[in-house]
Amino acid sequence: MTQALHVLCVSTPVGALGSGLGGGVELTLTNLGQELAGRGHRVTVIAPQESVLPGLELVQVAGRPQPIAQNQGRSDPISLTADGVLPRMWTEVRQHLTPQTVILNFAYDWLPFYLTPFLSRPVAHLVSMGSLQENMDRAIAEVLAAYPGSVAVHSRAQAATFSFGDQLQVIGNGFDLAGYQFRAAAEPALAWVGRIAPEKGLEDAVAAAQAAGRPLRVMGKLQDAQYWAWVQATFPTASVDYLGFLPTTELQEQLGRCAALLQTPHWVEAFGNVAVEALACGVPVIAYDRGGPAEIVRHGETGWLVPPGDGLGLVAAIHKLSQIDRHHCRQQAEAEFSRAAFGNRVETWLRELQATCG
Ligand code: HBI
Repeated sequence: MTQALHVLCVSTPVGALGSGLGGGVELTLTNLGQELAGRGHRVTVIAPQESVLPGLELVQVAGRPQPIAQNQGRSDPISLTADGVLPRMWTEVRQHLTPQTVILNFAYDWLPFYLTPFLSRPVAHLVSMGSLQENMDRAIAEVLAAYPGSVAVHSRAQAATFSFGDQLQVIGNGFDLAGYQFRAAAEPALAWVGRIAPEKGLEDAVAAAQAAGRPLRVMGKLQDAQYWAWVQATFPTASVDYLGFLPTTELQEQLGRCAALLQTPHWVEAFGNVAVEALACGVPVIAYDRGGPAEIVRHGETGWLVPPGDGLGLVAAIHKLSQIDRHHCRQQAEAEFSRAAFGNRVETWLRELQATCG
């Protein structure tokens, strides 16, 4: 095998790994770290204190969490505090550089992009959301101009939200499918999984499940309590069970028993990890035809794609679930979203960066 890499992963500053505040980034970083380490690379992860990351070299950094980007205005100024965990994580980066190091940034923040030309080792940026802010778009564009090929996203739809989308690497995502058990039989209940926050559109799933006469099982980090209270008050008679923010072993156990996953985001979901997690359990996905999920679901074969906001379309899709063979769902996850396939794409990307910039 050619020279092993030292991959220095710098996590999202919005919360500790394992807290759920980092959303899909937490799962992606954990899966990727374990896959690269499994291939013989050295993996070091710098993350906020109280992070949990089994089996990988973890450097925990204290500091105030960074405000989440999706709550900021498009033309807001950059927000940084001197006691912030973001600047402190990037100060820590300098202590871990070796001649084999490639830095892999998971933060959706201005600072890592600004610092890129100041660092003595290549920085690969994995952008976790679509275009949200002018300052971020500008910072990404400047890095791309100086270091072509150094910025990746998860889906074509996510890339298309940026004016420079054609310059972005599209690398999909990857999952440890051994951790998800296929279930052929299902209960009538539907599932909704994700951070409970306005951009995720939970209310649409509650309305559709109620209209279809099915219970809805909700799983995920309760990020916005006010929004959750509003959803409950708006649908007082809906049959909704909130099962909490579950670790993958319990999530796949609950998800696998459901008749389908409803994915109803109100924004361009960059990828939509939970769609692949559902498919891995044999669970069909009913999703808005937008963003990452629209590139994951095979319409009519592993689920149904519905025009965004089309509540009646969601209900109609629920009534057509019997046409989907759950074995096809698992087969698609194995064919397209294995951790090994993702590891290949990322390793190739990092080696190209090391060769051109290292
Ligand atoms: N906001 N400022 C900021 N930085 C991040 O890294 C970030 C975020 N919001 C959400 C987020 N990361 C992750 O939940 C993504 O997976 C969406």
